[in-house]
Amino acid sequence: MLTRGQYVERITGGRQAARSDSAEAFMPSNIALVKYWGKRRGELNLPLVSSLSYTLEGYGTKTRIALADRDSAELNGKPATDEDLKKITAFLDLFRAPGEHYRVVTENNIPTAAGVASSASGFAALTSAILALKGLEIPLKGQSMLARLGSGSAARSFWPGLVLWHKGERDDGMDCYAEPLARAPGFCMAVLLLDQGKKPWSSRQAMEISLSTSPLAAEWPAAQQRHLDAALAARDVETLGAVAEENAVLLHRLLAESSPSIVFDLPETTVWKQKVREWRAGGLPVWFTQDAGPNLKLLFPLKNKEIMAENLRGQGVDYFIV
Ligand code: 2P0
Repeated sequence: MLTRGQYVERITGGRQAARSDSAEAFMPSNIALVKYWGKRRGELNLPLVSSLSYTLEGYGTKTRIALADRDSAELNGKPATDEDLKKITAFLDLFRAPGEHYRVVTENNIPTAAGVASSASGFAALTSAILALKGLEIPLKGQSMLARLGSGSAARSFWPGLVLWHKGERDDGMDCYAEPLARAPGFCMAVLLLDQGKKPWSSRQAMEISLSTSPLAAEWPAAQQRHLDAALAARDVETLGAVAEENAVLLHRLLAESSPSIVFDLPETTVWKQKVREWRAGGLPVWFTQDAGPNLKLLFPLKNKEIMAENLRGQGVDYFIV
């Protein structure tokens, strides 16, 4: 078993002093089609299940890191909350040479903490930026393994398209890595911004509560693996979309049945799920997925991009399509 410090040392070769005064990186966010939910070992953020995501190219976080007299962080133009600063400094501690302090300035071009995966792009960008500051050239696979320590889903943000994150079996986390998949059926994703407020539960809290109290927790890992196998075998967007929706529905049932019950849906979320089902019943191929928040992401064939954009414009909802 490795500590976090030993794990980072294995990948980076040890703590290095900064090679420049500042560095900057942009990394996109990603949306899971088959979800990461649950940890098999918290210390190294090793997941209970493997997961499959789609990268939101161009939508994510830009982070600048500079040497400073003390640690500080600014998120979207405002000083970070104590909670966010703690997470950021705990992550940077893993790379810190003696006497170093950092100023971190980060900007999201997607809503923060609203289930549009800003922690994925945030920790991916912070990882790239600190490695650049240190002059460390680490292959993407290693960068992704490091980013995972900040937030699990960050491990999947290092490549475009579909990305598979293997849960691995080992306690030292060395077989827990993400990799890009060469082939993807032609689809688009519309991210609907139904609510941009802060969500009532963090993913981390909701994961712990649901997997320790929900009656569905026992069947989650096997059902999730079946979804993953089906998604990986999918040759068309119809199959992939249906599996992604089924996986999200199961995740939200798992949450709803936990104690206390965890419900991320707002009234608009319920309305939109129904709308998607009605569109589908009317012959329009479209499926939804939902993360730990009220916003929905819609999957549909690439060839229907214009039709879907038109449909969404007619509904007066804020959205972007990737
Ligand atoms: C995912 N989510 O696969 C799942 C589905 C939300 C719902 O990964 O505790 O912020 O930092 O590893 O990555 C959100 O959880 O959790 C997430 P930690 P993270 O995208």
